[in-house]
Amino acid sequence: KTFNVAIMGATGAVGQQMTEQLEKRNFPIKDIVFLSSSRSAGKEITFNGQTFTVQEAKPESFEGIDIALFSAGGSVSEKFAPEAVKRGAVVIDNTSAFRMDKEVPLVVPEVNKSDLSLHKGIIANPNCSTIQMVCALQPLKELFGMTKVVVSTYQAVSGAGIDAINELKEQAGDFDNAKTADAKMLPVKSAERHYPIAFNVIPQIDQFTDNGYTFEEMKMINETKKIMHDDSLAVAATCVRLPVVTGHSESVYVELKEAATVGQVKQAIAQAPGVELMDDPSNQLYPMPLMTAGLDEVFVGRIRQDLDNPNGFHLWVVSDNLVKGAALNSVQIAEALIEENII
Ligand code: 11C
Repeated sequence: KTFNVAIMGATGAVGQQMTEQLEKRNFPIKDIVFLSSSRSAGKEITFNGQTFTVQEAKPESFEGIDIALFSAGGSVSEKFAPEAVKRGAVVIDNTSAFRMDKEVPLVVPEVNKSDLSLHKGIIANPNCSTIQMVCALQPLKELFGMTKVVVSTYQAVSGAGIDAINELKEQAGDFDNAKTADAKMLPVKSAERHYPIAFNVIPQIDQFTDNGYTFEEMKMINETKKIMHDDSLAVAATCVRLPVVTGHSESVYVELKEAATVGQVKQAIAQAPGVELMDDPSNQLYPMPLMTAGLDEVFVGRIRQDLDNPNGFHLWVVSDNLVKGAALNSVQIAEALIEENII
């Protein structure tokens, strides 16, 4: 069986990666349509050797579509996802618009694939920094139980889109004027103040919420509990932007319910689906974003037992935020819908 697919936000950093993933994974496509705002309409995209013109999205664009992959910002999803569903499509939405909606499954196939059967037309793809973390946490939670997670992130600029990547590239050539470099994109395009990212570290991703945490931090906290079906899991996050083009890194501290050894934790990580253990300090082997860019897996290294709490472990988790963190996870959701016959 083959399917009619639409990509909404086709010209963005994630949209481009969605196209690549569908091609690379030989997704069963009958027909495909590339959609965007009026600003990007008219651009050309090559898919499976054929050239397609990007069309401006209209509600009617979703007529006859089976699967619509959305990644064009929350307000676009709010406007168009219901229109697509009304016309019979299943929407896999990579924005935060519906993630915490009780009616909408929030899915990482390696963790909670069974939630897909509850969908009512929209399935949400989690935030990139959440996806890679829950992939690493799930095998430990399954085997040993888990009470607490404390994460600090080291996030790449590609999470903020193509314009942020271009801004880093422009700033990076001029160390002498790093402090006064022209900055318009980060930490948040719509914010009052902007700071250079080249030669810098910015402890703000997205806007601040009323409790002092940023929206990115609250996404990691709330989405982790929802995906792992555990409101009692204590989660704290500090999200930080670095001058890395692609690949988010995370320092994750977990407290397990049951005692475990480093060897058992390593074995659990090594056997987990979609996760690769990369942990050999004697050979200086640990994951880094430059090495893992473009790859599908979530890489885990630097696994250590806490020196004060025997049930506490420290992990270093790295993954390509545009691949597993966004496009690949969305395409895997679509594949799972087909496999489980729920489309
Ligand atoms: C970043 N994690 O790195 C963000 C991008 O809710 O899907 C993804 C935002 C989201 O800036």
